[in-house]
Amino acid sequence: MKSTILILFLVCFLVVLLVNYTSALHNLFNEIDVNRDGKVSLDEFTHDMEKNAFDNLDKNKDGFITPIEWSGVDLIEEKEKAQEVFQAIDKKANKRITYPDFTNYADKYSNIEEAFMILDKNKDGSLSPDEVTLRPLFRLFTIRY
Ligand SMILES: [Ca+2]
Ligand SMILES: [Ca+2]
Ligand SMILES: [Ca+2]
Repeated sequence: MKSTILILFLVCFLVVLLVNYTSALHNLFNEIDVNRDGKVSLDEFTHDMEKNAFDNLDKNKDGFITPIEWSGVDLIEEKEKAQEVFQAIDKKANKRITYPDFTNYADKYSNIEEAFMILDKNKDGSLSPDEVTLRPLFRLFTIRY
């Protein structure tokens, strides 16, 4: 008798876990699909990746990334070049990266397009809910001189 209750309890627990997991995925998709047409375009995907990376870096949420916030950065291919990349993004050289500065750089030197192509399993140029299983890792590349 006791074990039946235990099994029932476990089954309920698993169901709750599964529902939570699916709804988390669903939320992620809806968050990225800004125009709610049921698919994620490269533009929507790019915007989401950039916004997410910027928000994670801008720890105090004042709209700028400062060198101190940048010092904990782990999204650069070659970590030892983090300082160089900061200077390359900081176009006005005022030790502050704004969101437009950041997107200008990320549009050219990041793995966003590559990540999009990997997620787009059926290669139709947009992502369906089943293709968006996670938010991929965002990476910035170093400019080569
Ligand atoms: Ca869309
Ligand atoms: Ca900040
Ligand atoms: Ca697709």
